[in-house]
Amino acid sequence: MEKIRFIHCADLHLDSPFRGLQHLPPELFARIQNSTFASFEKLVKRAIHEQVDFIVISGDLFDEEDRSIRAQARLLNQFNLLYKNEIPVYVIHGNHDYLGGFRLKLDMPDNIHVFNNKTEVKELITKKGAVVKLTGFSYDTRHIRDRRISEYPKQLEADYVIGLLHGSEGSLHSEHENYAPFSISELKEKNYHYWALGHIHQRQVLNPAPPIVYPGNIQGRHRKETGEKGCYLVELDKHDSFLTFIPTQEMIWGEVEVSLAGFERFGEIYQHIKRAAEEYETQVDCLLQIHIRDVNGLSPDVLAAVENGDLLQALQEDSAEGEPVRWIHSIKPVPSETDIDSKDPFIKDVLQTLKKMDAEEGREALAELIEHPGLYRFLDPLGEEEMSDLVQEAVELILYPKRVQ
Ligand SMILES: [Mn+2]
Repeated sequence: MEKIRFIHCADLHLDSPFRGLQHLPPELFARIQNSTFASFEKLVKRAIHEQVDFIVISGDLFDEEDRSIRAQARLLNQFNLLYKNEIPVYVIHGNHDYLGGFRLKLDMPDNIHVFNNKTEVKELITKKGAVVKLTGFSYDTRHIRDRRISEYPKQLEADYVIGLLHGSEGSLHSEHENYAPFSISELKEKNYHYWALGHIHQRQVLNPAPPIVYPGNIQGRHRKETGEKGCYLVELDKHDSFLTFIPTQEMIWGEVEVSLAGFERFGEIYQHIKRAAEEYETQVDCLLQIHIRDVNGLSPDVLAAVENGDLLQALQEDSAEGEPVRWIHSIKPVPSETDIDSKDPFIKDVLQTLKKMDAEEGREALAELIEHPGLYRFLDPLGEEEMSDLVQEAVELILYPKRVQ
């Protein structure tokens, strides 16, 4: 049986607006704004260089339901390039770019195969003669709460069967799951050779054999999407699978933690943080967030310089110059118990309550907002992690109200 080689990517979010970054130097802002496209162009170049048999894109090609014309046109350029190089592309749409959303009907070249909203099977015979069947569906609405996995056929006749699915791994009884939930064992039962997942932006291999894979997004879109981003080059043969991660990101979002214990003067702190940023290990230009610990010892005027943004500004003066660039986009104190203890009893009480809040209580507290008839369709339900981030941010805002983001 001939082996096959393909690229699996997902969550391109091509027209991500990168809101809130206008304070970056114009050159960096232009680069980050263009970064999702630049990453996809790198991916296509690599696919052509590797002469892969095909590409799989597991949803969220666009960020917004009314995809920008610019994003569509640039995607089409890349698809045409793949057409010229005889590389077929298999696409499902996800919750961000569901089929019902507004879009221009651009004529796609013949090598682009988009799955419709009913689970369907497409067949490909590679140049070397391997028969591949791909099965999946595209979102036709923003939320798909149903478990769609039962619609995926079993026992397909082919050398290789690949499942495409945009959704989240969730337990059978999860009430809050909005994105075509599935369990790993449900996927395994299908006896496919590879599961090309999308939706979760953090790269992860849920199962080694057969590989069940979230490749993550191809470029981090905000400070929480840290580290390298890219796609997988997948090789399957009769018995084995080989996955190679290919970084495609234009820029990396990074985090550096710095303790300020024992430091007092502004100049020392400045140097200390500058050095920590310079030591951040990276080959690629990056946008850094500095978390500062142990700030209790700082004098009020130094603390004020941290909170009003003076320290950040001073650090930014020359940080766009490096090679690679290590641009510090924010400095954030890490809340400590001593900081909480120093607050008056009411604030302390609020903070303690917040800290103990679990995701369920958080959702209850926000129910009025999340379920508001005019709003709910624009809001993604908050997962465990997002809820704890939100709580964390609330704690930080209460503790350090003047902090500059
Ligand atoms: Mn996504």
